[in-house]
Amino acid sequence: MTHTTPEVLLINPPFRARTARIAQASLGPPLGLGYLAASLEAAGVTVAILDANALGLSFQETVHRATRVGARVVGLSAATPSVRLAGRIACGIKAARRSTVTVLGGPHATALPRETLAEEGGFDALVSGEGEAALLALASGEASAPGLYRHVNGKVRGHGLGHVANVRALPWPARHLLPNHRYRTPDSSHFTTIIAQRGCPAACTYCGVPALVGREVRRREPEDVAAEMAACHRDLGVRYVGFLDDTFTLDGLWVHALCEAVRAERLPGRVRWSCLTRANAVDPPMLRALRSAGCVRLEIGIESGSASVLHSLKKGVSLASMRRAFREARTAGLSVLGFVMLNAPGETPADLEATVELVESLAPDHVQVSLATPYPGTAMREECVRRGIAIDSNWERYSFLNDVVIREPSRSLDLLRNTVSRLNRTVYLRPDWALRQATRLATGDLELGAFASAAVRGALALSAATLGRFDRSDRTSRPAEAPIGPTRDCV
Ligand code: B12
Ligand code: SF4
Repeated sequence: MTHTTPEVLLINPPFRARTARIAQASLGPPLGLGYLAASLEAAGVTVAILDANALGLSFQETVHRATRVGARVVGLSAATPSVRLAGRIACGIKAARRSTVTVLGGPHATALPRETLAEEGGFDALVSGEGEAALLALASGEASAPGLYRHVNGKVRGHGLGHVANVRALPWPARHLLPNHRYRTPDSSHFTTIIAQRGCPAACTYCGVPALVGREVRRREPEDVAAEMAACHRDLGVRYVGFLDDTFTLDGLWVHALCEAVRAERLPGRVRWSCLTRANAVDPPMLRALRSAGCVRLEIGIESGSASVLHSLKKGVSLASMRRAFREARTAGLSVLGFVMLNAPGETPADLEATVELVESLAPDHVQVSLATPYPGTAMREECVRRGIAIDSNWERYSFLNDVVIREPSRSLDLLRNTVSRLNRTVYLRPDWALRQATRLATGDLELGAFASAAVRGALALSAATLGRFDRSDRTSRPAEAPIGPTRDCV
């Protein structure tokens, strides 16, 4: 935080109490806010970031700290489950300083700009899409910009979606405004994240990315990405980088060039890293290049072991290519985390069984099991509406980990819970699981603390406390504050 009054304050709301296990295990910087702040600074606008989530602030503390900063414009970021919390914070800030201009951005605002601005009374404005240009326009007093929505004479006015055509021209995220020492992952306590590419050409029905960032992939220069990694290591002591690109390995030539640039910065051995990808977007030479550049883990979407569910999800990946990718990644010396999603529309008990069998045969090092959640802007939501499938309308329950949002009689809560339990056991109770992690420890791929943490995660996954913690009825599974209603009338 700066000491003079900044013109703009950007807030990452304290959503950790409201989302669940994964968000708690790993804590990364709010890169979106970092990018917004960097663009504002480059244009001469003074800015501060309050990462209330990383600082562990309560709702009241967030409002209090934000009000004390006294910025003219306050921007909040929210995904679907945290939009009500963001609205309530905005209301608190407006109640304390009515002249503050409050603006919302992020995935939920992008998907439902008009509805959200009309519903959440704490906001004067909203930005849909990538917000760099629209936020600058708002802070500079301009009347309109693509993606900028406002209240005008009792109506919501605005158009389009913010879009960054040239990501190569963007300054690096303003990490000097962030509490970097707070960020950690089970693999390291010296952690940050980087985005090297924006967009994903795939069209998975459950995913918010195509609507949020678009299907056109925009890549940064490999040398610039490697230089950002080197700067994070040199200036912040970062030893582990999580790449957040939606599908990191789509372009083989780019990946090889990046690995080369990372080696040229002499980062392997000093910085380990991981990335997300699809099973049909890797091959052995690429996997070896990743390994030699310090990549230690791939995170791959498995979703389902049923070919028909994969087809209905428009995943575009076959079971055979998953088997091949997991085998080849292990041969290259990479550990693999697999994402699994249960409770897709139309999924049968036999499909769930096929998923357990597939995960057993893939033997990932880690598994993250989530529940299909029809986020606004996704094809899955349209499908549920079209087919008359019952879905929960309380945004706070859209965490994808704890709450069953899609209700179909073919899948009881007990069946889902048992499947979560079996999947975790399949991965973490394998006789060779501990041995594999011990080998990674011996080869320096895993820090001692991380090994302990991974073991605890495995143990926790087997305990009744986390297995199928999701909700049985209309009662929400979070212990924190009371449910939050829309903030329509707050100001
Ligand atoms: C990293 C990540 C996380 C990290 C967040 C780290 C952090 N501190 O920010 C963690 C693991 C904590 C996380 C949690 C969750 N995530 Co997440 N996450 C992502 C991921 C992979 C990348 C986000 C990112 O950093 N993008 C890069 C930056 C540059 O973009 P950005 O953050 O979107 O910001 C830009 C715009 O959105 C906009 N903007 C954002 N905030 C603001 C604020 C203002 C004021 C303005 C003007 C503009 C603006 O401008 C920014 C710059 O262009 C995205 C996928 C994706 N490609 O977006 C999913 C994604 C955003 N997550 C998603 C989900 C579902 C979740 C969880 C619900 C999952 C869970 N149960 O934990 C929670 C929700 C947390 C919450 N806030 O409520 C969905 C969101 C769908 C939705 N409608 O909400 C996405 C799209 C993934 C998907 N496949 O659908 N996530
Ligand atoms: S799930 Fe992954 S591959 Fe599918 S659209 Fe989303 S980001 Fe792309």
